[in-house]
Amino acid sequence: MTSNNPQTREWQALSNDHHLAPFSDFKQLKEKGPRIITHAKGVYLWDSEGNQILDGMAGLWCVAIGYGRDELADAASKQMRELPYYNLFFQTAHPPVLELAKAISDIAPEGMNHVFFTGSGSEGNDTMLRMVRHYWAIKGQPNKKVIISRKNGYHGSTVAGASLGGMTYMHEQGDLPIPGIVHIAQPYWFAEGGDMTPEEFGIWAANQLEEKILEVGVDNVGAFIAEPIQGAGGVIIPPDSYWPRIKEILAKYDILFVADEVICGFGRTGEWFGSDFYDLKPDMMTIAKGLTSGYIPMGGLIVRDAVVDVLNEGGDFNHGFTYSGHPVAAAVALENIRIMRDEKIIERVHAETAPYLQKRLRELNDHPLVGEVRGVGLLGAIELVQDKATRKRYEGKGVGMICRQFCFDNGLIMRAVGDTMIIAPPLVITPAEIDELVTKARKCLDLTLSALQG
Ligand code: PXG
Repeated sequence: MTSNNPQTREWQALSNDHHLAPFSDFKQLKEKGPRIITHAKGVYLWDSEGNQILDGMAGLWCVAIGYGRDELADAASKQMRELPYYNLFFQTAHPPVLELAKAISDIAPEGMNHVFFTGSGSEGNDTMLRMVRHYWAIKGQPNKKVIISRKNGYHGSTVAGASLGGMTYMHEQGDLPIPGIVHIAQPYWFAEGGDMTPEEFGIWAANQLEEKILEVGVDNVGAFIAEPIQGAGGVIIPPDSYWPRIKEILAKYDILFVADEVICGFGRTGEWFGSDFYDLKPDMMTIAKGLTSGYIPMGGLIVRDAVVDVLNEGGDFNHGFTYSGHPVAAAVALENIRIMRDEKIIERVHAETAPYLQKRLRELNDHPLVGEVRGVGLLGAIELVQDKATRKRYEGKGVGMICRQFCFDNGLIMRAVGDTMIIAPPLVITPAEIDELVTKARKCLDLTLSALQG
């Protein structure tokens, strides 16, 4: 523990003595002590040492409308006083969840007018898996159980979520994936495209879906799930050829398509959903994160009317959570969506800040460490390489981690996925704040390069 600040040291001691942090090496965290974030406003965080940090990750891809909006606190407080909790089991409901389901239907793609609420994105995907299998069973095709997913996709951390995800380091812990989930290649040209052009590689990667459907047998396949743009996998923007070819394959075979919109949903691409951006027409969409701007946990599954028509014939769906459609979360989500609409936040991303961020980020292409800059909307990735021409990485140096540490130390949160630096700032980031982000990113790239050479 390195801090000289007694208050920081006290909190770090509590962490050591009592807290088990997600996705962390417990022992290593004890040695170092966590950074303590105490408050936030707009796109900025402050830590217990008094440092101001530009949050280039919107928390964990979720704080769409920025930190510190009193309206959301007021909505939660009002709802807590009126009806802090009631469940949706046993044929009851409450106003906030019904109003929220309507508000989501209004912004969702055409023909998607029903929502099943959960407490998180992972639970949304667990719900999806059970609902897909239930759907096919009602249709008299109970063998259509297999879900096809993609390597290096992220769909959550529950047993089903981590199985659907294609993170091998998650599968290694606890015998995952569970049966009935299979994975195909991801459309990650920069890392896996070899000598193919991005367009050729996009077709190749999409064709893996058809090969897998034929291998498993279409009578056994229930659904294909994918993020429109892989987030946690490293902001992987598929080549332009990818989604059109996937759509052709989906049209050919009788399987459901699930868009995991947990990151892409609620404005991240400059459209309400990533499915709007790529015109995907999914049967189901998993949502969370931006739904409440992260102010309170909530997730869900938006379901196409034609699927609901079948589910309506199936009797009880024996699935649900204590906190499905929690009234306080629903009230916060409603207010979050109202702000996004009234303040035209997504329109501004689309017309102004996304083009500006993408232009400014691409200026980093001239940096000796940078092999590729890519992005869509307010998502960006910077690939760090040793050799730009061959896309060769610095092997075994942990360049991404070095860069991430420099970012932390210089007032910027930029995440590292291996040697890919990624950003997803709050949707309310201004052009001046984008300038600050890019200036700091360049400085940290310079520092990383010096560290590698030194
Ligand atoms: N789907 C996607 C596409 C996600 O990004 C989930 C589902 C699961 O949501 P919950 O609410 O159960 O966490 C996610 C979550 C990271 C990181 O390191 C990303 C997520 C979660 C934790 C870490 O980028 N995404």
